[in-house]
Amino acid sequence: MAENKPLYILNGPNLNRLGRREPEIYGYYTLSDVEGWCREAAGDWPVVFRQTNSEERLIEDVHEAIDEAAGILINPAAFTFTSLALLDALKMFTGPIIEFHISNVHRREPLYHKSLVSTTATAVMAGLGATGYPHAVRALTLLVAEGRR
Ligand code: DHK
Repeated sequence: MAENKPLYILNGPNLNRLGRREPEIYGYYTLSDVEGWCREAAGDWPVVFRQTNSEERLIEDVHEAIDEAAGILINPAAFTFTSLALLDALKMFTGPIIEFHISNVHRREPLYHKSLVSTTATAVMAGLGATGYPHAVRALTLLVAEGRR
């Protein structure tokens, strides 16, 4: 079987502090826990797993994914609601994109209700908590297999 192109799992600002950041919202699991669950859920699929607090770096990671990835799972965190540059980068990706949020952003303050990323994402998952990431990974592999965008 030909080697699968990798799944890019990209995380935005402040998620490096997962487990210590507003645990009443984001829980006590760490991003390292999340990475392990994602790699396990991906099975034979190679995974690129990154986190950055820099909008520029996140966009560079999306550009890399445009050329290298089978699918993108992205938690853009606060850039979800603010970054037209990130939206423009994601629009260039021809594979499936799952937008993921640990919390149910629609149940939070209104400033978290209008996602720019959702206007190009194939699917959106929000509110499952950090343990939702592996579900999103499995969903992404199915979207890739189905040739969805
Ligand atoms: C994470 C963040 O950092 C927030 O800025 C988003 C998202 C919600 C999450 O639930 O994973 O609004």
